[in-house]
Amino acid sequence: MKKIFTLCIVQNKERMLLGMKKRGFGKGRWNGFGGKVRGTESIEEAMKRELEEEAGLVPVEFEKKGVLEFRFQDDSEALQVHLFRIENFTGEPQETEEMKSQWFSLQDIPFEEMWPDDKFWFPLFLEGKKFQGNFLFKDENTILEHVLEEVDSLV
Ligand code: 8OG
Repeated sequence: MKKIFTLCIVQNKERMLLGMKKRGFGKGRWNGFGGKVRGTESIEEAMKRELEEEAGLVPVEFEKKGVLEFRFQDDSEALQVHLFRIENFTGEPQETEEMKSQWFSLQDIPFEEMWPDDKFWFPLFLEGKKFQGNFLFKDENTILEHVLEEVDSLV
């Protein structure tokens, strides 16, 4: 069984918008904006809904850049995260109940306050590459194994 999630990274040439998660899974970490794909929704619909709910933004253009699978050692259910890059959007970033957003320069991404897998795949993301990966976690702070590869196209 897999749970499907989206994750949007809003980025231009100089900076990136990240949100500090104020509650739930990933609380206390900076991350892109996203969440679980619901019932009959498509992945893109969920991506747009979550970006608007969490940051108050509507994407003008988007591109899927990665598909990552996360598994926890003591949980048989994997999380599959579809990662999108958003360069243009309408709206102003807003603080919501779930996230407080902030712009970071691309040289100053706060990896120590992010999910530990982000250090691995962010370099590919910043180079504009597409990628796929699998991460096995012991707990929320510890990665036991991982595989990450650049790909030409994604499903
Ligand atoms: O609905 P909720 O906010 O709980 O969704 C979780 C969000 O966190 C979703 O956008 C997917 C994302 N996410 C994980 N695991 C990881 C991870 O290891 N790294 C990053 N960067 N994001 C993750 O669920």
